[in-house]
Amino acid sequence: MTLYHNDMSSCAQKVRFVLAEKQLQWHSEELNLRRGDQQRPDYLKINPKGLVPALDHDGNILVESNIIVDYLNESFPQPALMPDTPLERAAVRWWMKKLDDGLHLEVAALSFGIAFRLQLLEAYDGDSQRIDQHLKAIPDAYMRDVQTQVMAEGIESPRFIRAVHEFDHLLAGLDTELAQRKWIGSDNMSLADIALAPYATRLDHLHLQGMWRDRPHVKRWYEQIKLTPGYQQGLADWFNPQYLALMDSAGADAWPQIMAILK
Ligand SMILES: N[C@@H](CCC(=O)N[C@@H](CS)C(=O)NCC(=O)O)C(=O)O
Repeated sequence: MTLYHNDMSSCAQKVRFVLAEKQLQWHSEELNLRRGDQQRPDYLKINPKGLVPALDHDGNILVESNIIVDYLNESFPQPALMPDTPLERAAVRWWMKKLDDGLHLEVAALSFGIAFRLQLLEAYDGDSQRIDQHLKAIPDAYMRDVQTQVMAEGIESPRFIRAVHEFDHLLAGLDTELAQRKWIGSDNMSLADIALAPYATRLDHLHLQGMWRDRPHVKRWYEQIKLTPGYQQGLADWFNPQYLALMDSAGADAWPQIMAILK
């Protein structure tokens, strides 16, 4: 099994978490997203959208992280990462669907607005023409729009402001959910927890923990998922110190503006 991924990509983190929980062996093909590896013709043959992750299992290519983790869970049933009852499984899928319905793009807006745009500026020596070329070459129209919109204005961009509100809304819903259950949608850890953990992690890395300061159930859930072996091996072991330093300092600078947006 080969995983095409990136150390800090939230969708790749989700897949590595599942691979670790299932104790599966896999081969790593890591892409540098700021250098544009995902736009290379050989990778576009694997995922024409130019996005990671992609999984090659016995020559079968799978893309879309929610589909990949579902496939892994069905192919390798132990430990089970979906609940036993149809109603709980529906709840798990409902939470996971939020990411594909737009929340993933909101995290892209937050991450690019605060930090990743600085990496792109550095990767292309601030050359706006080359940055423009990079952005225009993003095959996925939704991802292209988000990055283009926040690239210019950063945290002042309306697209960024919307993302802050969308995440605030998600955290409010999660806090209510987790006041009733130990995990999201069921009493055991499932794909919903694994799918959402990278997003809490991203907010944490972007110095935005204040967004759940008054949300004790989210805080408790985040602390508990960090203790799992899957989180350790799938996320923490891959954390890139350079990303962490940039996200933390740029996030600290952005925090007063985010508080103002939330008021
Ligand atoms: N819906 C896709 C989203 C994948 C995605 O957006 N991946 C990001 C990294 S988290 C990416 O590859 N970005 C490439 C880029 O920034 O050009 C999934 O769940 O797999």
